[in-house]
Amino acid sequence: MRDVRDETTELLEKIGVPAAQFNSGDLSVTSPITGEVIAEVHTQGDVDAAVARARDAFLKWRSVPAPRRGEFVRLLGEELRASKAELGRLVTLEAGKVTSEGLGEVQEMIDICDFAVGLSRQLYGLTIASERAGHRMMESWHPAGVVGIISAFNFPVAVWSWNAALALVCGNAVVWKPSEKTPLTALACNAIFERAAKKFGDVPDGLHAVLIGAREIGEKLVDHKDVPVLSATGSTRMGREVGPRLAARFARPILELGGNNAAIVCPTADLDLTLRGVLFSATGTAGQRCTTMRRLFLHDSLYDDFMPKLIAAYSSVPIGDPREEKTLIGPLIDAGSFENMQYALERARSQGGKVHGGERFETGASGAYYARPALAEMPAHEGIVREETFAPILYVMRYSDLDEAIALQNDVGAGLSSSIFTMNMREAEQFLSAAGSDCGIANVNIGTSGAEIGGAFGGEKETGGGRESGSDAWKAYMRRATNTINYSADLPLAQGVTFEV
Ligand code: UN1
Repeated sequence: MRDVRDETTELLEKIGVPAAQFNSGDLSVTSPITGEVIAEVHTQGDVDAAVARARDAFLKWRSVPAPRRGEFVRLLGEELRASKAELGRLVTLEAGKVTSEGLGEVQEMIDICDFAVGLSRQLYGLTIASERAGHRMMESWHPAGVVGIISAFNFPVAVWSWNAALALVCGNAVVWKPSEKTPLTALACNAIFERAAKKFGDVPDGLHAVLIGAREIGEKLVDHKDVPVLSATGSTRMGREVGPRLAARFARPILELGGNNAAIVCPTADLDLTLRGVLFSATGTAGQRCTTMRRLFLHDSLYDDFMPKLIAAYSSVPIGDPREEKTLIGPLIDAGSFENMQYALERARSQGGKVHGGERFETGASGAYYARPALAEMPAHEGIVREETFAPILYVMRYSDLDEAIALQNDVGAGLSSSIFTMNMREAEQFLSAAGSDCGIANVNIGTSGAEIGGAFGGEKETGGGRESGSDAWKAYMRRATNTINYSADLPLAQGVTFEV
């Protein structure tokens, strides 16, 4: 395998990131593959300056016709297509994702750009019947202003693109604070953005900014009076701080926080398909997706048949260097993540859980943390099972009654994603009904993770309530104006009110 730093340098150069942005600076970037330092970047603390420039850019951009803004996002999508291999590989080097997931993440960016281009010729408002003669009512959608984005290490580029592509076609400017664990992929996105801007010609200066640095930068963005919409992806703990601060200044939050996603496997389930669905969702991305499956409710009638198969599948899933084509599970992001995983497993054991796997997987790189994915057979749905640990741990429990399983699946703080595996139409429909799963995402016969961009992505309760990506998520990046137009010569008042002098 090539030296990680050399390859990182080469990729950044190929993508067009100026060397000065990554070969000197106060923040060292490490690769979770080996734990080695692969670059040094500059932290930039001037949030005010970036927001002021973005605000000026917004004032121009908002008057560019939306389909023309869409043309810019189309060019951005083209540039992403051209750089897919390099950016995907950089995601692998910086975030540790396996090759196909690194590429998949860039594909997700391309997909959202395509979606946003189509949207740029829509952004529909309604016309509404007026109660008054000679009057017309309609609603218009206008850009909101500067959109702040705070993203996490685990989807270092796709989450930016969901927000940025929509925000830009909607006429907004963007200021982005990526995770300080993954600044290189952010610099790469910025270089790709700038290339698209050059091709487009007249993108106003400052329309997009990347601010690298620690928490204070995020806090300034959250508190900035000129940032009316802020999208934040991260832990529920982070959301608990961000949410009230945004509320205090009446800014609109788009919160994408934790998940404690569960699947219920019913007696009629197709068990081969279920096994594959569970394995991908529970162990893929080393358990570091917000949609990762973390709890599994197996019906009594199939528990003893399914569990050994799951244990066997867990022990054969290839772990290791994510650059190797055959690897399915790469490293955890860092030592802290591995420690959290061990702590959770200890708690599971102390609650009477029977743990399979979960130990460190040695690759020879002392600064890297690879773990075998863990299955924890739990006697009860309590304690650690009800918490999110951002690592590959799947808590498995028995159930006998579907109502009870649905109640347990809902009995956690988070409300992001959920699945049912069944061939029984009544069970599937019950799960999807108002009395079923309380999550923002509820699936049948597929796992909890790996959503397409066409649907609205996000969840309820402690997941924060935000929706990003497809469906009508674009509305969060715009402000709605209700317009009443009088084309008569009279001035009738609504509700029959009279006001004559
Ligand atoms: C996340 O983990 O923050 O549905 C996002 C999925 C991906 C997105 C995950 N499309 O698993």
